[in-house]
Amino acid sequence: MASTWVVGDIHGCAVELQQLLDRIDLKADDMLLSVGDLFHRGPDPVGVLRILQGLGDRFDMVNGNHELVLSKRLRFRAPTCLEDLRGDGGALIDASAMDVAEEMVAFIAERDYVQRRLLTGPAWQDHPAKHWLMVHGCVLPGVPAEQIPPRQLVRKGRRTDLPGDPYWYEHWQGPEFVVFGHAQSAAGFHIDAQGRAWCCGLDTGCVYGKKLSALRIEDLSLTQIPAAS
Ligand SMILES: [Mn+2]
Repeated sequence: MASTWVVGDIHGCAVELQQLLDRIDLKADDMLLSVGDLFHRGPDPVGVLRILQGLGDRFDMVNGNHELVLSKRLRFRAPTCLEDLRGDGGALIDASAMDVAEEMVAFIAERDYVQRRLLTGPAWQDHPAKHWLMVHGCVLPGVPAEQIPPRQLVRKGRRTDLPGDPYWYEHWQGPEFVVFGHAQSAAGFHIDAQGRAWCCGLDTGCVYGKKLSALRIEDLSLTQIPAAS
């Protein structure tokens, strides 16, 4: 069976991304998917771009908040000024990325903000979910994810309909299994009272010196690479 790996927020951590790919040993039929936030904040955004370009059709992604900001800026102004390489919060991509800025923009330009895929593999035989969703930040109950605007999908959504406004993932029970990034505090599986996983946060803070994580959908196995520095 082919493997579908989802990697958490990469944020320019090319060394750890390459180590992850070496570890999971991606085969010709396997896929590496990303929950977004590829380039900003970290040490080597160009390295990340080159690694992911090298995967060709074996790579796909949803855009994160950093890609959303980048694509919005470039809609209104000419590309390749340093200002265009800011993510949210003003974090600037390393100036060494300037000469490939247009390639970066092209790489994220036509990407989705949510993807829906069929669940296959041994982890799902007794699970009620039939599909899984990949988003950067959140989904909301009772709303098809495809109808949620990108600016909401990339955020750390809260349930304003519940007391205390808990985060969405604290109460998510489908109908889809959801894989997401964006928030270190949300990392890991979120389990219901029957012990079933309904979502998994994959932002494990590699760019902040922690680790880069990838989840294999078919068997829910996690592979983690410690941050290089
Ligand atoms: Mn993010």
